[in-house]
Amino acid sequence: SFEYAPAPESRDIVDLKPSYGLFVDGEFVEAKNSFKTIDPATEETLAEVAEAGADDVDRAVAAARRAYDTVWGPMPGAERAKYLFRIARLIQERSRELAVLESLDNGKPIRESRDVDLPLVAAHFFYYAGWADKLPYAGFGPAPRPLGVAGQVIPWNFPLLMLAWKIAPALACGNTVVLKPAETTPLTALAFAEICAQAELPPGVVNILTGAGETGRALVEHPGIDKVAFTGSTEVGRLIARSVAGTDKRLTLELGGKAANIVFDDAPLDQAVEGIVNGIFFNQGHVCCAGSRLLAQESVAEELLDRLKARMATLRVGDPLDKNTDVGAINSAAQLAKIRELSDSGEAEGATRWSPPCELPERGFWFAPTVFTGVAASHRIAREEIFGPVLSVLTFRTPAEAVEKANNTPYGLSAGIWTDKGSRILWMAERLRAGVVWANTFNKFDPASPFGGYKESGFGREGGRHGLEAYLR
Ligand code: TXE
Repeated sequence: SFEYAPAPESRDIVDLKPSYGLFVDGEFVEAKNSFKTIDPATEETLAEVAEAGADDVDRAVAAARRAYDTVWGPMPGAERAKYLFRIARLIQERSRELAVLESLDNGKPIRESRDVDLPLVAAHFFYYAGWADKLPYAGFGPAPRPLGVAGQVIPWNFPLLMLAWKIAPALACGNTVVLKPAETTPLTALAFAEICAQAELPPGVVNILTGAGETGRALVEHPGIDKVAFTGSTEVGRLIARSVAGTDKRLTLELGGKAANIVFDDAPLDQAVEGIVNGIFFNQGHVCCAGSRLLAQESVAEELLDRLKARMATLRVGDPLDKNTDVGAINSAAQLAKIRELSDSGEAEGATRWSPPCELPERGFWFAPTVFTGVAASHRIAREEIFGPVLSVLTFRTPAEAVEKANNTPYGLSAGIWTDKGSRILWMAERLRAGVVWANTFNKFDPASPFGGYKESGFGREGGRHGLEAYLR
């Protein structure tokens, strides 16, 4: 809406290879099949990536077992810590390049991958490196043991950060891992494999298998793994829970969300508007804990919406590598189709749609920041996870009504409260059925803070001391 000079980050700092293999037993190896990963902002092919089949899963699990039995399991925690610190430092050293690679493969703005994702990725490795030699003091008894081999499947919204959430605590506790990144964002996981080699991590401790859902299924169903960790859709989470039931595998699931961001009339409104914008437009709304439902107290709803729309009009949508970009590309054609379908249902069911005027690039996958008013609790846009830059606004009168509406969802990952009253924050937080409740802030993360869901958002906690529990016996 106003003139600015584009400031593109250089694509040249990324050394893209035409094709990538699987990372098994410390080496890159070929697979029978492959698939393309594309830049969602341009639809150009970035690279050809190996697709792991069932025999590759066998090999990777066997390598992880061998590494667990012979080196990583028996290794003193203080030694494991040294490797994790080394990995953390290498991530910091290569963070500019990794941020560009993440933005290319995922479509997220470089400002986010550079200032949010990458610093948090390094922080997770530093944080869990610190735990590796202190496990007997973590409150799980004097001799906690690792579980063995972990099979980990992650999504595309925070490719490297989800990898860090999964791999750092697993390794700190003495487990070895086979990880499958999402098929639309495999590149930073493969760069991480290079970092493991650079850090001279013993072969087989970390194995990266690229591929789609079939590869993920072969991994989680493999009898040679002791633990399954999954972040992704509730549908696939259910399939995995069924396949793990009746085995002795441990399971943690981090699934979808439909968080309420609740604004009272005594809230600092400009701060709340920033929190709403960050809550739903950060990472194009591809965030499991996104504040996708705004609950506004009736007495302030009109004023809040006016300010929100004015702020939305300043958001810059476009080239993810432009340092001025606020909202990047939608990760895939399939995700764009889902966002469109749900948004159309909002209009069809009678809600009012608004977006600021913005020119979307011709090629690539784009969706303008959107807000729906006149939303009823029964509308699909109030109930289903859209996973895009689409906000549904509902109103309430009393704190009790806010709690009831916020909890009126099958999910329970996060919630936000904006108010000047400390006592109200505590009253609300006790009643909101959500794994994390933010007060006068939103989407705030720290490796020391546990994260996870209630209800259909899954179970188990990642992050913090709690995150160790998922990888210890
Ligand atoms: O998820 P999938 P998709 C939600 C969000 C999104 C929707 C669909 O609402 O619109 O899910 O996204 C692997 N066994 N979330 O289709 O399929 C897959 O290859 C084992 C919320 O991308 O669940 C990928 O690596 N693995 C979420 C990972 O699972 C399987 C983040 C996630 O993909 C598998 C992502 C199978 N049978 C989507 N099928 C969050 N909680 O943050 C697929 N996979």
